[in-house]
Amino acid sequence: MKYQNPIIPGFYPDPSICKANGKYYLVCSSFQYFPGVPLFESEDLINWKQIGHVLTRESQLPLERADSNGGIYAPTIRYNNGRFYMVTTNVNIDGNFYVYTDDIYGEWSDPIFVEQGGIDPSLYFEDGKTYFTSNGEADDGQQGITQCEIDIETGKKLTPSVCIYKGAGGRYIESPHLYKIGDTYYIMVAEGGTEYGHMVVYGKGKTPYGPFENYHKNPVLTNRNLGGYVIQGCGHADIVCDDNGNFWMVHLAFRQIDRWMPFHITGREVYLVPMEFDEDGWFTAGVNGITPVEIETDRLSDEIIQKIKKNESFESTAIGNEWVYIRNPHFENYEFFEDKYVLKQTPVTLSEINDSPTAICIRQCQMTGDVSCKVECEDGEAGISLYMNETHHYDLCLRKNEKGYQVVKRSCIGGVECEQNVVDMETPEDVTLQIKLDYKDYYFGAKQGDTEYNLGKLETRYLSSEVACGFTGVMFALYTYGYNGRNATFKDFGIKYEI
Ligand code: 6LW
Repeated sequence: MKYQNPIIPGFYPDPSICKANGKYYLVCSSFQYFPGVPLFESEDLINWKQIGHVLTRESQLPLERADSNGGIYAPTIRYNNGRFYMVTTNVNIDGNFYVYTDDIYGEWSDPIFVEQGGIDPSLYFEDGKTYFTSNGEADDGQQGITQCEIDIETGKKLTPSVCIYKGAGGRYIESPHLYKIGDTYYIMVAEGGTEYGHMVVYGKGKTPYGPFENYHKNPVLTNRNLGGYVIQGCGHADIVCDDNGNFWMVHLAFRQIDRWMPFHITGREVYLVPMEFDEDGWFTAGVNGITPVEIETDRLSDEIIQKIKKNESFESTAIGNEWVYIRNPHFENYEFFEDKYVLKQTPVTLSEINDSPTAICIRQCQMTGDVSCKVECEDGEAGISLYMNETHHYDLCLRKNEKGYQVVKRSCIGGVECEQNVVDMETPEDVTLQIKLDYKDYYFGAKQGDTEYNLGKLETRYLSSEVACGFTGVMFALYTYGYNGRNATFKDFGIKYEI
């Protein structure tokens, strides 16, 4: 069969995977968004369905003042003795913690904190022992991949944190995972930073603490030498074995806008490549160590058809699943009906981090297509924002001011705000806001009755990760703002990707 990468498009970084009860489960980081840690399920490794989030309560996920460098970093998911564990870092409270559940469709426990620092924690279970591995500093001050054993009931450290691996020489060693395959232990990490030089490297050894001998052809996977190729930044990987004994690597990468435009707007996404072992236990990954868009494999059944999502609407999506809030939401400001979302205005704007603006966000997953929504608001403003972070967003809104009603296009780049193409409307009724996505540009428009308004375009790259920084991707945010606590109504929301 043939499949296309990414297998999960849009801002779903730092994938981690496990297998349980004949199905695969995958989690990603979520930074300043609530709920946190998107959770996916698959039966075939190719088609993934989001079944919810792991962190669904404020007690598990305080996000005060979290921005796109804050909140939840790389999670790891593991299954042991009938129980699922997810371990991650909330950098806002500077803590590594894990939660667990015995029902993957249910709630997860409150956090259990572990006193080992660094980021990208991972768990490995063997013979009643739990190994806790992260990047960061060992108890003796050494930097690298650090490991201790913990009591999985309490999170208490049972052994000192020691440095077990220093990688293959690249900068930003991160995302460690420890595996035992056959009699051999493998430590796999990412290096190069989560940018164009990103890569996956590993070593193998005879004990969980090493010493680990580096693979002599590291990096085992990278697209860093493919200048201009659409898929860049391959790294941060995890491994799973399928029912036929074949190993697969999921990893993050991103798609640049164009061959000559090294910018990406859809965040870091999830990719899948096959692995192969030689007789000495060394493995390779991808196609000659790279990740291409299309992969042909005889290891998956020809009956598997990859379904790529083209259309989204209120009916096809769910709150708390595809739709997420910015930081900890004020739930009393949201009312969701089958055919409309009613959002209550507050004075908190999208450009602030002190509080949670009234906004509900869904990821931009492809680079071409159309987004539209009918907006009703008699006061303040309400619209669709292309929201990268608090200092980089493009807003298209209907608003009331002293002159009456207007449709406005506003850009906020690096915190500098500018309004353009302000169109006066006679009434606030029946206004549909429209945004066309076309790789390097967003085109803005509005419609009232039979009259169409063209509000011009803005370049996508000013919302890209390369410009905005941070670890996230562009979201379509339905938002409202105002001083009088009025409601705004959103109807007929639709995304139509052209792919
Ligand atoms: C994450 C690190 C990384 O913790 O980026 O690409 C950081 N890898 O492993 C944030 O996603």
